[in-house]
Amino acid sequence: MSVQKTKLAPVRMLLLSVGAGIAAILLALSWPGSAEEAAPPVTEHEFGHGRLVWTIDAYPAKALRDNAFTVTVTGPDGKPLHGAKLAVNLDMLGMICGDVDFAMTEVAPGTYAGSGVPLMAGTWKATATLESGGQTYTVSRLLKAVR
Ligand SMILES: [Cu+2]
Repeated sequence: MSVQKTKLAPVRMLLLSVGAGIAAILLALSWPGSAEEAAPPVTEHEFGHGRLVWTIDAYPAKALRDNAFTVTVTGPDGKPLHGAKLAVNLDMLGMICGDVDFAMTEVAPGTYAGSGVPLMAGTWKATATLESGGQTYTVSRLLKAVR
């Protein structure tokens, strides 16, 4: 009997610490400030073929309204990346309320613009897919939408 107890104890401790870890992650995700801090209006990304700066023009974004996005892309040489094909996907964190997809159009060399409608207030993951020179790259950021 005592042997069984000593065998169980470490397992129980492990479960407790895993549980505490999950609780800490859930708290961090649901903490009001953290999503806001993680989702600023302008984000910068290095990707496999240069650098991308992603601006959400009016921020926080408005749910059920068109929100303008501007993405500027520079290639490995630091110059505007002209002629890329860009599309954006919006996916709400922790919900299955529907993805939103839209294309971006090049409005100036290396500057791409488009707009999308988040379906609900909350935190969304926005993923840009960029095709250039026969390669496809993705960059993701968080987006906060309010009513
Ligand atoms: Cu939702």
